[in-house]
Amino acid sequence: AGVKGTFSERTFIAIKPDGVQRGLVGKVISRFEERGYKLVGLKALAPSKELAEKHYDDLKARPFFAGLVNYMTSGTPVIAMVWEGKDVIKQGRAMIGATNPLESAPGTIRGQYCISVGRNIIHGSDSFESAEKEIGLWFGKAGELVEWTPANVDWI
Ligand code: FUP
Repeated sequence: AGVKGTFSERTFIAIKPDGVQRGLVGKVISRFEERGYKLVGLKALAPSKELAEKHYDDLKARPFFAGLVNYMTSGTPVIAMVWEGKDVIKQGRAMIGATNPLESAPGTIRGQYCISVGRNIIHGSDSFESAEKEIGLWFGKAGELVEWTPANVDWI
């Protein structure tokens, strides 16, 4: 996940199947772009059950786990992304808002676009360790992430 606390810090952000169905992909990408973060990985995929279960490994004892995995593996794609920039892990979580959209501040992504915890449209890594794990899981193959320098880097 890059180097924590530097401009190379990276986080894993995914637009979940409901966000894709509802046509919110562009809006989510715009928010991260406009904030000044850099997109270094992007793909659409319908995750396997195995991938969804590994991604939500820490929640496997929770009552909603099976429903969560079913929703993630509905067949509608997930848009998997890696975003890079200073403090992107913490800032990304703040931009996304609380897990339960009814508790997400207005203006956050969840607070603006959804009302149901089981259909909260987006995922973002919650720590450096989660970002490392999740980027490895979703972007396992070499060459899927790109290093590049935006022309406006001195102005952000
Ligand atoms: P978050 O990191 O905000 O996505 O939250 P969690 O990792 O705690 O939860 C992962 C996903 O599980 C949530 F996005 C939605 C789902 N969930 C429920 O369906 N019900 C709950 O009570 C909590 C989480």
